[in-house]
Amino acid sequence: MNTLRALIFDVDGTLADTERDGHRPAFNAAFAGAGLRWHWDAATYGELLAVAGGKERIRHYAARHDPERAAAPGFGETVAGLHAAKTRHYLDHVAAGRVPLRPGVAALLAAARRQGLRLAIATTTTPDNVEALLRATLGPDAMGWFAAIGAGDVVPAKKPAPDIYRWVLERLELDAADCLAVEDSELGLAAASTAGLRCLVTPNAYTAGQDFGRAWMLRDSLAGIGPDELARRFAEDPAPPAAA
Ligand code: XBP
Ligand code: MG
Repeated sequence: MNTLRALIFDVDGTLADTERDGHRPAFNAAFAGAGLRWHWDAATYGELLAVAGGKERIRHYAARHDPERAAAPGFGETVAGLHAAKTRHYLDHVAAGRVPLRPGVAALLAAARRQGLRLAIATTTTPDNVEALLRATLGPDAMGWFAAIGAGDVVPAKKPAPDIYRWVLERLELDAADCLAVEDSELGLAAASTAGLRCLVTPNAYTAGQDFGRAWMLRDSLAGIGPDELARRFAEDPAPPAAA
């Protein structure tokens, strides 16, 4: 029988709705600051979310919409500069308290801590973004609540590759069968499932309508979900999911 020992959270779209009004305007501010005539409206950005990772998303867009620039020498440095500027804009936005947690997130984290469940993060986003969000929403000590924080480029292959979940599981020294991933998107669900994890999915406006057929549990939000319910369902469901 598997015992639930840890919750591993995605960040963007799961802990908070960061994308449309957080990351997206930060990208646009970076583009404008560099004198580029690129602008990602909310619908365009929804399509671009199919590419995980900010630097990867910029490269993907440039290759299609500004191919000459993308092929020019030094474009790798341009991407790095744009992404660094984007991160500064995003950090200012988060530190100003403009990104709230999604419903139920703070309560689930608090209850899990009280009951001795371990917490971890597995995200594609830049590590500084994770720290800023945790500090702004949960307080200055919140980083210490997490036994492992896997973020950004610690693994080269981003979601839907399972690598970031495998990286976190190694640091937790736990089996996938004893942990639950919490995600908001099909890309994240694929990453968790391929790593052999059960996955609770809470979609948002950008991800609603994606294919969540592999989800272990699907809920509109984390509101009302507690560790007791999760642990009970875990115990009732001894078969680990098939790793793809
Ligand atoms: C999140 C992402 C990230 C953010 C941008 O995916 O794709 O790329 O949009 O972050 P997930 P950076 O929720 O699956 O982790 O610009 O810092 O890469
Ligand atoms: Mg996400």
